[in-house]
Amino acid sequence: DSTFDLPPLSLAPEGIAHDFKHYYVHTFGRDRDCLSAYYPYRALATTLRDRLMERWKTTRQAYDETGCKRTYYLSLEFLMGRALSNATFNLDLDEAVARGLHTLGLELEEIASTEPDPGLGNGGLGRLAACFLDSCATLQLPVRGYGLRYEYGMFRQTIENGAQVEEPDHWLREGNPWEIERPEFAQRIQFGGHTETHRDQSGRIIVRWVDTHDVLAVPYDVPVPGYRNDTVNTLRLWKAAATDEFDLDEFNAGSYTESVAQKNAAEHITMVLYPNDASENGKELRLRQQYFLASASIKDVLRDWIRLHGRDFSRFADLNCFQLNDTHPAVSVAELMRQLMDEHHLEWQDAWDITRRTMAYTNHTLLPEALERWPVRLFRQLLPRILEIIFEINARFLAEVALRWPGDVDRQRRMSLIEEGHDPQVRMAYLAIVGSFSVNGVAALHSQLLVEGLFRDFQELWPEKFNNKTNGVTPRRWLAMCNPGLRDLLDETIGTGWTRDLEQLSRLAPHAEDAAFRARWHEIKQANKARLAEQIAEICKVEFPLEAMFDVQVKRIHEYKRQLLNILHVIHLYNRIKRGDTANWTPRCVLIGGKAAPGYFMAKQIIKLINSVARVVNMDPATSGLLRVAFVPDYRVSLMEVIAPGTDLSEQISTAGKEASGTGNMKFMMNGAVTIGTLDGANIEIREQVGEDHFFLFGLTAAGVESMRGHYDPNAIIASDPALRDVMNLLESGHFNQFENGVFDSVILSIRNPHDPWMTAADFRSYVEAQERAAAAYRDREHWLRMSILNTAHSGHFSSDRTIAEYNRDIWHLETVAPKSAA
Ligand code: DL6
Repeated sequence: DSTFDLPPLSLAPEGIAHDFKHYYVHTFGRDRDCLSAYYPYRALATTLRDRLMERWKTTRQAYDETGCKRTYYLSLEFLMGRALSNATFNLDLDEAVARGLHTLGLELEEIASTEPDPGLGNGGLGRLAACFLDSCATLQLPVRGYGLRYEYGMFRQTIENGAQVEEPDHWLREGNPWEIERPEFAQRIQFGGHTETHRDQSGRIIVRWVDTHDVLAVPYDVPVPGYRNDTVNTLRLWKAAATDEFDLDEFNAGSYTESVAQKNAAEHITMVLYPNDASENGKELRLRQQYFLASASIKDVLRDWIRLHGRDFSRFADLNCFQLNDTHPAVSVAELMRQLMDEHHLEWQDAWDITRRTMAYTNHTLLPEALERWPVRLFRQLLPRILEIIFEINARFLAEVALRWPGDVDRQRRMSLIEEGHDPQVRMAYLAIVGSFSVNGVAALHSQLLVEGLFRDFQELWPEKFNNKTNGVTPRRWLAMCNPGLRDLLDETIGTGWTRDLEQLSRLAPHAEDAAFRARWHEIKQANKARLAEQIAEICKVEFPLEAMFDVQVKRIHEYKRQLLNILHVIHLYNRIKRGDTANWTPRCVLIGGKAAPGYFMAKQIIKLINSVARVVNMDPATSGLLRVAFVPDYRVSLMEVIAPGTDLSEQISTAGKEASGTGNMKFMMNGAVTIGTLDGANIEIREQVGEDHFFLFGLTAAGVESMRGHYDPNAIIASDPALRDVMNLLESGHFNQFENGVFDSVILSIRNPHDPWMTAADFRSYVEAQERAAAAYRDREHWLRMSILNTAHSGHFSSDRTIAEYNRDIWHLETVAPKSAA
């Protein structure tokens, strides 16, 4: 039916300028005297969204018409970053938009920089989900993201007196031009109540979950454009809303205030993102969020299935796959069972076959505190029907374990989905493993440690389930868009194919030997450093001289990531300067950024220490031209887009065995930074790709860390290393906290603690030596440029296109589907 067909929209500068004016003047009612930067942004976003809209429709139609298999990426976090520049770039409209705006006296970059950064994620896990969506759309795979539309994203971080202060981020205050509300697809989500069993006429037992407090899930769709290919996929974000009768009942009973209060309670579910990259165990609202996402998304998928295939679910598992992004959506296993059985009347065995053939689980951490467990009592109160199903899954699963290892009661206890104790807990990772056909880690070492440790029993039972998918990042945002200078040089040198096929970057390698090419590389890096230095000067009031090595660590603040080791090295450099030990000195600018979870005391202390050291170092005239230190507040996606291109040395210094993968490490490498790092996460693969001569390695291995436990003696290490002793002396003398006696005592104690899990002192000597090698290498400019070029040249493996191609090859088995061209 062509009733609502329209001719394709113009992609020419005039057409874009025309539509922009239309929205600016007619829709938003502004004129040339409008001073707010918001309306030009709004008008341009709407102009571009229209161009996505037509491709979005043809993509949906193509998926429906081909009846293709689909994957749903379920994630509590999607850290998408700004949408306007991404849409412009992926639609290949940079030039047309810039020219169109020029005719109106406006600048694209200026308008794009006013877009608020949607912070619907904590860090690596949420940003990975965003890179994956970009790659799925670029590879034309029918993948839909499902997440939550938090009213308040990641908090805004400011620094006061050196310490982190959190401010709420009401990113939706001025509306979001990229989302389309779809109230017609709202779903009803149940909480609380109790269950009742009945028999139907055929004698079959029917379970009803009744007397529940229901909440509406209203979807908001966000377009996910592929790279110059007419595909636009969907990210569907759920907002919680009160059901109408909620209000009415109370209202009729005469209690208007109570009814409004209840409405608020329902809407609380998607009010705020939990700002913790490890987990929030035990928080009822968090479990509500998880179930809300799982239930709404699965209902949505089943509704769509019935629309296209009717009520026959026999082919459901052939045509659908759910990828669980960590254990956060793991309750989906039981929820899919519940919907299939209680709402669509399947028998247990049929429902279980479908569940186990459609669910796949990605693990993102080995840290015990991040492994989710929920109290059984909380489940009983909030999700009684789900708890019954989990118990039943567990009973059947333990029977399977008993059959395989008769009499091994200890193993049954270890593998049970329920951890016994005075307050029994549901082990969400185990629920995810038992309910899934695929379980993967996110880097080779991480996947190996999972099956050797945490999931060993399960790997013995089901070895075929376990696999590795090393993370990647999208080369569109993280190279082509954020580093236009380098993009142009790459296009000119190796052609433009690399944006879709990043392995082509390897063709750069021979150019590392070309002095003229190196000179151009240098020029681009210096320009990027100038752009970064300008921002740091403005934000931090610290001057970064461009000839210095820009040494950067940006990521969440966590003890295992060891920002503390970094700052101990800074203190060591400062001490050397004060001692006059500055022969052959490499000037250095150390930049650190990242947020600490609001309740994470040690992480906050580390931020305070970094800022205190920075103040002392930067104030001291002796350090002038030699050392600068800055902590950049409110680290986020849009800042990384400036930081990665301007970095020389990338700090990836976690305690080996603790960082599952890391993805910042890949962004830096793509942009020509050289890594100083431990053998941890994807660092290992980065080093393999670029070669050991172009990576500054230090520190214990994961096995070394484990074997040192029990006889780690940091105080002996400190006593025997004069440099570390001096650093500790400065710290312990209160040199960095002159007016705040004792504020760093807990940090000092942690370094001296024989049970310090992060073994900061153990790696200090080796870290300092690696830093000396890096500094010496940087002094030899031509040598450094070669290394920088080779890092970019060998970063092809870390494209999320490669990662997604592997997910598809091994787990999803989707066909690519190309929509009808819109043009
Ligand atoms: O897989 C994405 C990302 C990894 O690159 C990081 O190494 C890992 O820490 C992060 N994991 C999480 C989960 N919780 N914790 N901690 O954010 O995933």
